Amino acid sequence: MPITPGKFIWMDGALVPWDEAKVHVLTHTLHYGSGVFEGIRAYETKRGPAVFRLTDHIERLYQSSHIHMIDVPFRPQELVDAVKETIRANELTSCYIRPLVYRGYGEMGLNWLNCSVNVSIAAWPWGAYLGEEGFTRGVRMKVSSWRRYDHNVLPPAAKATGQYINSSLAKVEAIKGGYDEAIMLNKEGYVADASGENVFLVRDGALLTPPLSACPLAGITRDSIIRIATDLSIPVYESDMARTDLYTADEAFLTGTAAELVPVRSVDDRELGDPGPLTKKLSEVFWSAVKGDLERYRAWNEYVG
Ligand code: PPE
Repeated sequence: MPITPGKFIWMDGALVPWDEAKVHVLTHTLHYGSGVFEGIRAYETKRGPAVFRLTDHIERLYQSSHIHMIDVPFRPQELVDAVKETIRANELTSCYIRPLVYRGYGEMGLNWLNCSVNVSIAAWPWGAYLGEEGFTRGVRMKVSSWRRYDHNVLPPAAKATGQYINSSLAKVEAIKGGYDEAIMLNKEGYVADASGENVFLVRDGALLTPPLSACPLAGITRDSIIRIATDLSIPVYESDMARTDLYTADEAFLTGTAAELVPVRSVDDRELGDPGPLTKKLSEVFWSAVKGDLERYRAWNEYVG
């Protein structure tokens, strides 16, 4: 997914021209994956651009930092404001936003306690993460040969940069095999997560998704879909699922900030078919919510202007 360059990137409190937003090659996080980050989207609404659940994303960034013992040198509200400032400075209407807290230049070695901490925020327009066709036809999934880490290997409760090499192994394996995306099983062999999305299935009119104990990321889109489904009186169960539960599901879909809500067409070549009615309904409400069209979810739209 190519990046469309913008005008400015926010670095440690100031807007820096896009091409000058650089780090030293000995930056700690480049060597050890010791940073934490967020992926956020802003959508065009009738009242101008609105960042979807910005405060919740920044809160998760601080939780990730807390888990990895990083003292972020800014207050959460300062980063909330900085995200909005970055969007305004780049004159973006809808975009993807990537805040990164990283251990900077000056220390080497695994003890990061004395490392400096830097923060950057970039934003750029990002289209359909799993392809435009994914929304209408659904994506083809493959259960990965790579397992997802558990709570005592790399805490999935934190969104740390280094843990994504696990996701990349799975993603690249799936792409090389001719699929769109990978599903990762946990140590016990139950479904945990996709490489960059949460997994949902529909069975007998109910919605099922792996519990956080099964090691998915606690997705903010996942949380939004659970809330929307509950409001629509659709029963939701957080339940361990085997790969075969996906093969025999009535419907399945993925959720994530980058991917948004994408139907699953097949899993390991077992066809689920065209997007089903519940996937379509949830997707319809989700899109209206992010675009600020639903009074009920107005608190999720954090306006930039
Ligand atoms: N699981 C994983 C492993 C994951 O990376 C994401 C987000 C999710 C679930 C969904 O979480 P949420 O965005 O809060 O609903 N993945 C981010 C990174 C994607 C990337 O390529 O980078 C994202 O969607 O921004």
